Amino acid sequence: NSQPGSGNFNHFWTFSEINRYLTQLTILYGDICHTETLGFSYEGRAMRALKIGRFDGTRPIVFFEAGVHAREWIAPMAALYLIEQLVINHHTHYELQSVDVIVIPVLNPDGYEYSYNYERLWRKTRSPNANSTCVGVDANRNFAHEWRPSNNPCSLTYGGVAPFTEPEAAIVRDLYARYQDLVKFHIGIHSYGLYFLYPWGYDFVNIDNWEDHDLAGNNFAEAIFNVNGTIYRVGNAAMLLYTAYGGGSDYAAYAAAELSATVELPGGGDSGFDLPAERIESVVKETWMGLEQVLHYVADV
Ligand code: ING
Ligand code: ZN
Repeated sequence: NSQPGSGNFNHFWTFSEINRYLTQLTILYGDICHTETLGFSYEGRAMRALKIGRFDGTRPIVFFEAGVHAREWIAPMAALYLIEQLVINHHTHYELQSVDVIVIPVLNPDGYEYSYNYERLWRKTRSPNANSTCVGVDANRNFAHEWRPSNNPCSLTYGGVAPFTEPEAAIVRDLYARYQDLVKFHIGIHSYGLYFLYPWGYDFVNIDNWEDHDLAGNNFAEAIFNVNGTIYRVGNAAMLLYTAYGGGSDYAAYAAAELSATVELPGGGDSGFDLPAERIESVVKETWMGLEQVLHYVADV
C-alpha cells in the first residue's frame, strides 16, 4: 500500500515499505531515476539513495538526506514525498532539465528500525561502544569538520571515538568526494522546530556566503508559509538553535556544497517527535513547496 502514486501518506512507512517503494519506483520510472546502495549500516542494512537525473559529470547536484536521526520519522516521509513529486510529476518540473538530485530517505536504517519496533525516541546509530553498555553514535556529530572528542557514549549527541566511525556519516563523505564541486546545495531534513539553519553550527559564526543562504532560506520559508501559514525561522544554526560539533551540514559546506542547511520540520505529539499520522500529509506537502524552492534556487543561477 505504499505503491508509487497511491498517495499513501497517511501512516509512517516501515523500512521495508520504504525499500519496496524505491524499488517499485525505479521499475516504473527507470528512464529518469535509479537507486544506488551507498553502503551498509552496522547491522548490515543497505543505505540507499534515489538518484534523479543524468549524472554525466556536468550538471549541478542537489543533495537531500533524511533519517540520520531515528526518531524523527516525519523526515523520511518528507523525503519520500519529494521523491514522489519529482519522479511521478517529472515533466512538470523545469528545474530537472538542468539539475540532478540525490535523495537518501533513511540515512540511519538501523536506528529507524529500532525506533519503529522497540524504542520510539531512539536517535543514534546502533553500533556498540567500547567499555560502555550504551549503544550508538549520533551520526550527525560524526563528521570531520570541527569534530570534538567526548567521553560519554551514553550522551544522545555522542560523536564517536573519531570522525567517520559510522558508515552513515562515511557514505555521505564519500558522496561529496565523488561529486565535489557539482554539489550545489545540501539539505539535511530533521525534526522538530520549524527552522532553516545554515552554517556554521559549530560556533556563533556565519559562513562567508551567508547572504545567499539567507535568501535561499527565506524563499523556502515563504513558500511554506503560503501553504498553511506555518512560520519557519531562517538563520545561523548555532545562533538560532545550539552549537553542534561535527555536523553533516557543516561538513557539507566545508567539503563540497556551495550552500548547506538543516531544516527542522514541525513537531507534534507528546515528545515533539511523534507527530500524529493524520498530520503527515499536510506537513510533507508544505515541506515539498519549500524544498522545491531549493531546487529552483540552484536551477535559476
Ligand atoms: N537537530 C540538529 C541536530 O543535529 C543542528 C540541529 C544540526 C544544529 C547541525 C546545528 C548543526 O541536533 C536535530 N533535530 O537533530
Ligand atoms: Zn535530527
